[in-house]
Amino acid sequence: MNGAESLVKTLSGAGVEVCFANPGTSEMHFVAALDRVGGVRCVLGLFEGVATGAADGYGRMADRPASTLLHLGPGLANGLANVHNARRANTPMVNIVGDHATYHKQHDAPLTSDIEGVARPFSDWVRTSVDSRSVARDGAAAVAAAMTPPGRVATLILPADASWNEAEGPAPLPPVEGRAPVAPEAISQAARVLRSGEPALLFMGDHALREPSLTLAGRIAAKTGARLLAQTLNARVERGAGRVAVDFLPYPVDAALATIADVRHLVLVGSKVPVAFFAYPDKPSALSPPQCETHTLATSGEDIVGALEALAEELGAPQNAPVQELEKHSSPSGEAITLDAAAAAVATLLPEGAVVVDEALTAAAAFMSWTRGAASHDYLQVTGGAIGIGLPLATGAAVACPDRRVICLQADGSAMYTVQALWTQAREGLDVTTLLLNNRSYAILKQELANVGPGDAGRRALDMMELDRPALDWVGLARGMGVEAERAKTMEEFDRQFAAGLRSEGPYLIDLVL
Ligand SMILES: Cc1ncc(C[n+]2csc(CCOP(=O)(O)OP(=O)(O)O)c2C)c(N)n1
Repeated sequence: MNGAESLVKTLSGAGVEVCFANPGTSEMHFVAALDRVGGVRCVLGLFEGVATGAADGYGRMADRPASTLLHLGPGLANGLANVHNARRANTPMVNIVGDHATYHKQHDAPLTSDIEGVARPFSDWVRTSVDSRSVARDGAAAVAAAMTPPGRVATLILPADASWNEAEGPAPLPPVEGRAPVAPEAISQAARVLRSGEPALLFMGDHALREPSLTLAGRIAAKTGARLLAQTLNARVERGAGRVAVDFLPYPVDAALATIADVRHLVLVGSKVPVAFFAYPDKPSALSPPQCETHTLATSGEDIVGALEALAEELGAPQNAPVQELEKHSSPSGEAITLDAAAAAVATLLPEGAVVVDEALTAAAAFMSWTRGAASHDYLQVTGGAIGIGLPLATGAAVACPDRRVICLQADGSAMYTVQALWTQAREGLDVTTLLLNNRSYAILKQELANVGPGDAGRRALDMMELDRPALDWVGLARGMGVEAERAKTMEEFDRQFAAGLRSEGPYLIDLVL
């Protein structure tokens, strides 16, 4: 057995079932090992940002890591924006990055770079295997690091000779620490402020937005009158009919400030203190109001459910919390396409258990609002603000959840970053319905131009935000990659196409011209 084979066996033994890959020469032994050893499904992405974004989608839905396979420093660099999003999502993820053979490095061949230096700012754990006999142990350590709560990015660099030289065999997964219980004082402090009668907010992130936590939070809110609010961008929110509803902190600074202006006690549950996405002249960076005290009930890596259970008990919260009712809207007839009409149609047709990926940007608010009362679903957002993740994220989520329908709410500009993910969806026959929100512009940047306020923008500045010269042919792009696609010109057409997309086997794209 060579080093690469020992690594694949180790990954598979540790529960890593999928590798999202874009390999090169230095990874040929790993690719051969995937074939020879078995146990790890290999999914090809035609750009590294597809592989890393898909690994993020997979990890968010499976709650265990996928691996990626990337080609030296440049391959890793191509994938880093979505590694960044994964890290901000606390997604468990193992990146395997091939490198030159150890003895070849001194020659400074063209693909040589400081891979550890490239990996480190975007990884929680980085290691280079020194030889073939350490590869299995390093691989097991990488998986353990990735699975350490709340979920981490581990990057293992694999020199080619560590892959092809003789190894001893696979290594077992070392013990992985569980979520640490929160200190009893954190619970009693939260109970004290929630009993005080002063305006309190449970600010929720990470696993606090999964159903068990939301139910507990809903019970606590029913007892104390505390409000529930989710962070602006979250890895995965379990929402819709039958679940405790939670609003999101708005993205625009003024709206965010207004949302929490009255809060006296901010109780963090798997979240961080809210801050503005960017600095703007004359606006604050920190969003908590001046009179507000912050209390940490549980950090993202701690036992959030356990903390909420203890808090609910201490407060004597009722056994049931009010949940969201199912809302249906009448089918559109004859109207022109509007965002609200499209979002209402999506909400009405959304199948139970759908996974909704939201890279809708300026269209997101409408979809979030209309899908609040849709059938229960999971909602995945762009956690790190690096666009170009929607199509890959949907791809990885569909690989993780073959029995669930994935709906990708995809803004056009962001879609172009990693459009190749459509090809992977077609190749793997993934049930992803993409709603391509075609406004032919970087619309949010026009808003930001006004917000940041450099004065009146001229034609050349605005031209940096227009995507209509030439217009992108989305139906052509999708079909060219093997994905069935239609353009919706009326709401009736859209309704029919979306229903067809949900029924189709394999991916389907609707070009929704806004
Ligand atoms: C990796 C990365 N590059 C650039 C940006 C800056 N950026 C933010 S939004 C945006 C344009 C988004 O346009 P589109 O996806 O069409 O959505 P719309 O604003 O039109 O709704 C850009 C370029 C970013 N957030 N991330």
